[in-house]
Amino acid sequence: MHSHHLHQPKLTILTCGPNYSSQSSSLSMAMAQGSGSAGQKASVYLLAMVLCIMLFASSGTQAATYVVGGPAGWTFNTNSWPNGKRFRAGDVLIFNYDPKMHNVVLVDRAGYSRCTTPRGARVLQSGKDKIKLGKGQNYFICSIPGHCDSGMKIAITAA
Ligand SMILES: [Cu+2]
Repeated sequence: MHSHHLHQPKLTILTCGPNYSSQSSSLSMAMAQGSGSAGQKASVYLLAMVLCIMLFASSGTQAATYVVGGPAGWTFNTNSWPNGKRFRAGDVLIFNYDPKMHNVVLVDRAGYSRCTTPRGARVLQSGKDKIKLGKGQNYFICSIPGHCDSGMKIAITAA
């Protein structure tokens, strides 16, 4: 068991991603123990490669990008837009709107439900704002008077 320094190069060959180093090292341990014929080693290596590829494919968790409100953009009655969508931390929201009419304010739960802006809240007003979702609850409103009350607000839960 303590001769794995011999097999160190295989570890780097088998590492197919930062998340899979534990699987990779256990695979190389299996290889270390099965010191049979060259053919056996090759098939174990092939199996390891296939497993790596399968793990990589099933992990398909690339960050998604969403245009808030769809083609209509960030406007009134956008509060139902998140319904039925599955968001993940790291996904990016794009808020498209006329900066002369609207803004985007990052608020908390109370700010969302009462349409109030917490002290020190981040206000975005470029008209093309990109925001990366954090894990858990994310709340956004437009703080122009009356707009949030007209549904210019969204609450998003990111897994
Ligand atoms: Cu507005």
